[in-house]
Amino acid sequence: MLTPSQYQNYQEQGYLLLENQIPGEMLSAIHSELEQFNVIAKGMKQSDDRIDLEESHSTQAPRIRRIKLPHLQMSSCRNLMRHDCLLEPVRELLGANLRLHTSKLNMKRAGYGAAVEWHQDWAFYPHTNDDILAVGVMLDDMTVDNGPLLFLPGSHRGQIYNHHSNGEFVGAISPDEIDTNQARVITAPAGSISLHHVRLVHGSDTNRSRYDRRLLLYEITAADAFPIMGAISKLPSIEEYDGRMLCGESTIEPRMSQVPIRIPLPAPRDFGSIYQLQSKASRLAFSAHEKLS
Ligand SMILES: O=C(O)CCC(=O)C(=O)O
Repeated sequence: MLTPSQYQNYQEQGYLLLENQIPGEMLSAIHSELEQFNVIAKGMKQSDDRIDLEESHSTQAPRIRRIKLPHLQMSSCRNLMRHDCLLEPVRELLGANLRLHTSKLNMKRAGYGAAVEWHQDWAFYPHTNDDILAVGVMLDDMTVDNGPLLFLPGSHRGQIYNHHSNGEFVGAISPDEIDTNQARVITAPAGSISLHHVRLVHGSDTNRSRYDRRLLLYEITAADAFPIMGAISKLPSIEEYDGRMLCGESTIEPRMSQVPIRIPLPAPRDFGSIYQLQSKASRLAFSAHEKLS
């Protein structure tokens, strides 16, 4: 159960941090299942639909930036996304009927793990209402040094920023547009979760520390939030859509609310991952990804 002040904090600040929320055995199961990906990455020359590789990756020095859709690739992530330790706080914030929008596991390895430029998730996937949030599961301790999440409190109540550069959607806000000095640095031990509103401005710097910072993200919508068609979100069939229900009842009656929207089009043709997309932005907040010399 969230306390009234936690609930109010989420409404006002647009995020919440719940420490030590994930049972130790569930965290260990994810850690063990992750090991196979290092072996897979050794045989990869370029990113594919399972794994996004760092720019500095090579088969001699495999470097994974992101595991794509971990709930489809790892039973441990599938189990966690339906567990009460994860869903209960989301139900309190978004209601009883929940659908998975997507999942990802950002590896952010010690020494080089890539930055994520400032953005609002809503800019990527506008819906008919904004009862949508991301749950971040900390797989390692998240500290001030290892590229922690940075949240701009209260920004979920404001405008939808321009995420375009040179006439294309690049999924990044120019740092000139926002006051990054107001950002809160999110730190917590492994097994903690953050919940952030879909319109909250956030980002994170490169991991230059000696410690990994792996973060599993589940993006979850109220079941009656439907993607605005024509944007990046797909609704391939009602069967696939309903297959992503996490709890409660589905519906075919979208709830419409008065929300600001920008359509993320035109999208660059080679939209591979957020990292590739954001590298096309004309102004970056965080320094370029480290490259092997
Ligand atoms: O991994 C991070 O620090 C940020 C993740 C994020 O915002 C994203 O992948 O959309």
